[in-house]
Amino acid sequence: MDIGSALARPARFDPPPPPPEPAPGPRSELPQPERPSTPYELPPFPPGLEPPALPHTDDAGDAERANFTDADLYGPDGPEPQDIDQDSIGDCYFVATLAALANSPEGDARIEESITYNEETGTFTVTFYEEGPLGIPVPVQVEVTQDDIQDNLERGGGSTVDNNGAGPIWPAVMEAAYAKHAAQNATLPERLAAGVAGISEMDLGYQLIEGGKARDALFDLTGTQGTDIDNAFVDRWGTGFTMHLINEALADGRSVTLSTDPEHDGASEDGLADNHVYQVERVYVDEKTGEVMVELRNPWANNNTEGQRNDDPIVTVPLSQITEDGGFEYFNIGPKG
Ligand SMILES: [Ca+2]
Ligand SMILES: [Ca+2]
Ligand SMILES: [Ca+2]
Repeated sequence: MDIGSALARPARFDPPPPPPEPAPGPRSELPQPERPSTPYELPPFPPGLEPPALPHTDDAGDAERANFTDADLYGPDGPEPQDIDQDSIGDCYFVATLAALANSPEGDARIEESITYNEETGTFTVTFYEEGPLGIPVPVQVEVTQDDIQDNLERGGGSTVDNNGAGPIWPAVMEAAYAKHAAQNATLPERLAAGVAGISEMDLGYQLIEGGKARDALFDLTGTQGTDIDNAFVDRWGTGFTMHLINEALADGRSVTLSTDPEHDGASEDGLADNHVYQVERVYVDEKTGEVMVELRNPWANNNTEGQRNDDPIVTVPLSQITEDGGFEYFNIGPKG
């Protein structure tokens, strides 16, 4: 849905008659707007009669905003990594994992299965996983209202809709559900602190999802923490074998993210944001240098950050540099299918 069209206020009265043709003259040569705006004039009331109540002004905001349905969830190709544009919410570990899932047909199917739209209520139901007894994942469902989606857009959430005024809404639905779920699971001290601070339930939820681990987001989304490939692994088995594993995982339709750390003291800037999570696009050998390169997508949808300055979401770094200089924390590989 295009927000612009959704903003159109529903017609309450019959449209006013079209304006008269402009009188011929010098102004008639000016380009005329397609739909000239004509002020609406109330019809006169017979004397002694009270005019009817005008639309409730408190509802004006509601009437002007978009109402999202399942038709707005995805673009023509289903969930895509480029549907992610993280702005004001510090949950890179979550939105980068969403992007990593959206990077394969198998991951697309997971996302699509985890969101259902309820036509009667206009709400979306999102399924996450919680750790049950013996670590067994238990599905839980979170209801996302139109208010929750609007709130996510106003906060500058992880979809592109708050950036472009349009686009697939699924990342906003998932992120709003994630915040709501976090608020529902808040501990008593967290809840008390929120109460003392006088913040809302959703404020609390968004506060709680700031900062986290990619493997935990993967669990919440799929019921498994997946497999980590950390620095010790790359040290022991080498960049070539690591590349082989990552490429196998991507070919299997598994999600792959890369989490970063700050570089060691004295190491040069590696071009990646510290303590951030990226979606892994591919790992390949640079034919000129023979280096194993990691091509990453930044959930910020740009790389205007440390070391690099570009508006492109893609950034490429040598695997040996980030593992030797400390900037690499781990790859996280998701489940198959
Ligand atoms: Ca996809
Ligand atoms: Ca955004
Ligand atoms: Ca860095």
